[in-house]
Amino acid sequence: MSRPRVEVCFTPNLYPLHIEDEYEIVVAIDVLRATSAICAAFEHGVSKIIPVSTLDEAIEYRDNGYIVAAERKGQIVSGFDLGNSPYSYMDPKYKGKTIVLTTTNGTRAINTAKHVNDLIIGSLVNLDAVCKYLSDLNKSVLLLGSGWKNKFCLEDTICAGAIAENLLKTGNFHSENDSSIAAKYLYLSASENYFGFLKASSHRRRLRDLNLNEDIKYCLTPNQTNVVPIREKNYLIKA
Ligand code: 3SL
Repeated sequence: MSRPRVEVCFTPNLYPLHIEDEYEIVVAIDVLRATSAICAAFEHGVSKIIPVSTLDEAIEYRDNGYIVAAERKGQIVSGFDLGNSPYSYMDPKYKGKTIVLTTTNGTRAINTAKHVNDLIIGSLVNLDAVCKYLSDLNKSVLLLGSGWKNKFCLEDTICAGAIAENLLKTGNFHSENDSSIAAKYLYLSASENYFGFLKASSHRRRLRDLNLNEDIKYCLTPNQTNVVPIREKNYLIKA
């Protein structure tokens, strides 16, 4: 039997080129900060997250009484309850609740992969749990970086490279694309010191300028949770 593939797609606009290869599962990755915040939310008891791409959809949910989180330009959109800081989802008042979330890139990436049956959420904070989940599943997997407005992002690529390298090391997966080789080598260069490696990266600078250093630290610290958020219908839950 042939081994399943693991490949890396750098940004959502490249996704249509990759799905011709018919992957069975997609991992949406937005290390800074959406998928890290989603993991933090489930780790702290949030029961469902509904990812939406646009502010209009978010407003519609808000008008129907939902708790809605909205981030644009790294900040909470005025008129919304929450933004995209992982720490804000740790508040016990959100335990057992459903939260609607829209972010600049992360929720768009999740919704870009609408037509694949299985989608999970990956980040550095749940790295080992995601690798184990995918390794046990043994299906072909596409690692989808959120990027920044469809531009390449180092942190998402490094995380995708870490997942790819872990799966390839088992000997049960193979990859063919140069994007996967590049992601793997970026990960190997960064893995000793994510903070140092990403120091000059565009998104880290963007968040640092907003005084979000604590968020950056949280998001770049691997394996803080074992949760693997999965998509069911139009929402995410803990696997
Ligand atoms: O783009 C996104 O989805 C966000 O994670 C961006 S930010 O970290 O909130 O700036």
